[in-house]
Amino acid sequence: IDGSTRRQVSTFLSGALRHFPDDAGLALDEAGWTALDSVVDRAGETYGIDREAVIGVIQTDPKGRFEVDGERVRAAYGHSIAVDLDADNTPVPDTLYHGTSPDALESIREEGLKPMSRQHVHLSDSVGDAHDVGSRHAADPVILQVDAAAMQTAGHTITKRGRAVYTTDHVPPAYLTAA
Ligand code: HQG
Repeated sequence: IDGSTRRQVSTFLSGALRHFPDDAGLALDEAGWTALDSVVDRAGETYGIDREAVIGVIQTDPKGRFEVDGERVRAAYGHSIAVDLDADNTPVPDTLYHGTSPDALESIREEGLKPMSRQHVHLSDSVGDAHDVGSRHAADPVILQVDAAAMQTAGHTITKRGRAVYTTDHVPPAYLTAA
């Protein structure tokens, strides 16, 4: 399948596994898992692609958006629906970044970073990735620096998800500076 179809399938699977499993005809368990077979069927019906192609999209996603465990698959991050993802002890860099719209800055300075419509706040481990994330919201994104080391010392949990995303429940304003 071509790159454009790959991106469409990845977007469909991200939507189905993070936001609208019911609409996609999928049943997720409390940790966000569903049968790989059902995902292969749904994506196959929608895009006319075979099992190998669907599994290829899942396993080679550039951001590691999907986790496969035996015959199960789930989204690694990004959920709006409530899921209880497992703990993960992968080390976290001392400094993380968050790219956002200039319009959100005033509110973020007052309330910190909140999950908004998702279950978690999503952070990046590089300015470049944060810029890409912020570009989804504004043409001139702002990059905030997050003192992840101080957050963890203070007892906040930060978890690596996917290839280069870090999630946490809330980033209070004290841990944020302009990057
Ligand atoms: C902002 C994509 C006002 C926040 C990306 C962001 C990421 C506030 C927006 C992942 C706020 C939420 C997640 C506050 C936060 N006041 N605005 N107090 N706190 N915000 O899309 O981080 O490609 O839900 O700054 O690459 O942009 O789909 O979060 O601008 O990794 O795999 O509220 O989704 O990954 O926007 O993106 P989002 P996000 P995928």
